[in-house]
Amino acid sequence: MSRIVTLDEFIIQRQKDFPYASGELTGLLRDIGVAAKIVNREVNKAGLVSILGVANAENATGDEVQKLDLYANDKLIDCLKNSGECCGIASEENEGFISIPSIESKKAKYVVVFDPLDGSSNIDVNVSVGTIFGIYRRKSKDTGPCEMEDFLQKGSELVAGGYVIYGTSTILVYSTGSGVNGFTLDPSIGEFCLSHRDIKIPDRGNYYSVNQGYYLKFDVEMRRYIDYCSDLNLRLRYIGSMVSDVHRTLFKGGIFLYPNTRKFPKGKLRILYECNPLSFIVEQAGGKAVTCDMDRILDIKPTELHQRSSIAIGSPGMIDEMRDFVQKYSMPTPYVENGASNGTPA
Ligand code: AHM
Ligand code: MG
Repeated sequence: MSRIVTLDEFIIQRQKDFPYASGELTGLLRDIGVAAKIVNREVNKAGLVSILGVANAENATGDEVQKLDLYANDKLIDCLKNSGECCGIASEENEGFISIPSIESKKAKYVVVFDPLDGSSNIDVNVSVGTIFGIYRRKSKDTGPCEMEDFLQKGSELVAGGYVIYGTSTILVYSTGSGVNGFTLDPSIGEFCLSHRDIKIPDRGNYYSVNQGYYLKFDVEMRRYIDYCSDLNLRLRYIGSMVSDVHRTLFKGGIFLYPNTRKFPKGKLRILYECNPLSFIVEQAGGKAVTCDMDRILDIKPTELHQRSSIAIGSPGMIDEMRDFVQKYSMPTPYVENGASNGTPA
């Protein structure tokens, strides 16, 4: 039987591959692993201790109950604040970024972005949810607090990205830009153990994943592509928790779509917290991630923390095929006399 490799051992092993690594990134990844174990413990007993409800509600014993996504947010922030390895955090649950004072005057050079509990509207019915995270090197000078420019970076500048799914088993998947590896939590020893080495996404898959209930609200090219997937007899799978839908897509192949709709004209999912880290992972595994206009997600330069985008992510062969539909059916940009376009389909 092969020897078990824990997440901590693996991270340290990888650090040795970089002779000039200072150990800060290693420390950050380990801290995220610890926070994930704490969140996992609470997610697993959520049904027992009534922490599913709305924030500020009271439980049976009169204690204030915290919603699970806010609990996860607080735990991640606590772990990262205490680590001393990052100078700032931006979370889907917080309007602005949080600057972290240095510990023992250590000049931390990373910032972390995360969605603490993606898909949390599913949690009270026992459906898988997850934490998504990304790590960037700060751009601002390390002599002062972090700044907005440290967070508004393209996904292609991610130093590391990953996610944790609290599902039938708890699995952490991450990449530092040289392949993707997955670790399953062994509850008997409380350790994430290497279970999926060098993950590669299949070129095609038998699944497509989209909220088909919004079909009539999608642009014509996306409707035609979805019709095509259906004509091919692909199986429709939609959990409604992006991290879980993308996880299945990564392992089984397929395509996950969240196009722009009338309600979300720029798409619903957040670039910083959801699209970028998952696109980084999928690209590292050999897949592709683009907007519904076929722009690479990782090339978008965000201008605000909570910016949203449409997304198509998954098997490279299927994204390429979607491109044909976008090229064939997209509304042409209307010609305007002075050469400028008003961006509204004619
Ligand atoms: P949230 O950040 O408000 O939880 O929304 C993100 C989630 C994704 O996990 C999921 O893919 C999507 O929203 C589901 O949206 P919809 O219910 O519109 O299909
Ligand atoms: Mg989310």
